[in-house]
Amino acid sequence: MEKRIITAAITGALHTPTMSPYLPITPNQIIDEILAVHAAGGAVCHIHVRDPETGRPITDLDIFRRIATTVKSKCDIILCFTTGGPVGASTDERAKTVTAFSPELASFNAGSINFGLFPLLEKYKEWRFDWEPEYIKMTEDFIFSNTFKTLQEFCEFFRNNNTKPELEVYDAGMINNIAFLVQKGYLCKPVYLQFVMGVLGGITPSPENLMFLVDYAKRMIGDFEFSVCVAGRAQFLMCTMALILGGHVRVGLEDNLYLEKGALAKSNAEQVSKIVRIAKELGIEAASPEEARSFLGLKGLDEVGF
Ligand code: KMH
Ligand code: ZN
Repeated sequence: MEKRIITAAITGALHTPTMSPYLPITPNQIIDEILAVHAAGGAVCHIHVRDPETGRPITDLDIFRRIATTVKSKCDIILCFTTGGPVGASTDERAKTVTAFSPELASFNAGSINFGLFPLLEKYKEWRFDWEPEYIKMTEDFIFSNTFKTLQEFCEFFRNNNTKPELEVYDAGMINNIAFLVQKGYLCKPVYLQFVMGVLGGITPSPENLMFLVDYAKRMIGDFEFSVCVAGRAQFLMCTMALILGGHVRVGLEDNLYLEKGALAKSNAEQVSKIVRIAKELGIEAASPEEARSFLGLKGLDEVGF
């Protein structure tokens, strides 16, 4: 059976507590979700942290450290730390998860986009916390900034920490940014691309668009591994397409709160189990964390800073 990497994005910085009672908020909830994802066949967990009281996305290094050290003591799953951070975080704040923990893998957002969550405001009338509607509304006037200057700075500290960048590609132009960084020697091939589809401000999820991204990356970059993650209800359709195209997949409540139309996912592990079932029907098996390390050329848990 072919092996592919299944990633779960545990909680993210986009959805808010009112949107789902199953969204992990506290460090213990995030730890439990990561361990359950590992048991369900996930090889990588992409992690953000939140204020345990209010569920607001934050960059608290003590919480990151508690989660990372506890998980590392219990299993060998790969932790992919966010450098996207909370909406509106500065690039200095965002960089801390790599400079503080030297993880094996971290997200690297390969360009600037508008990041519009504000249409979600129409779906909810009552909010559990006052910060939620303000946080969502703020995205109407928010540019997720990743300039060439910060991209080059990010390449430096990823390299200095021997952290593999998971290059988040929200639109075609970011493939060109990556080709530029490779050509200038800031990034080394083979690169690891995460095609992020369905964000308002980036490319929409469709088979044609995914095939275009893969083809465009082949023309512009050449040697790469790719994964696909989708914000919203197209998640499982496009992840299935990713498997068919030879890619890896990312599921998780950061990207999609539902297991199927009208049914909230009760955990990240539920979504992992679903994509594992689909993959199995296609003759594809979930890669172990060790197999994923070899696919991606990661440094191993002995080399991390936590
Ligand atoms: N924080 C969002 C604006 C990442 O984790 O690197 C983007 C994000 C991507 O969450
Ligand atoms: Zn993220």
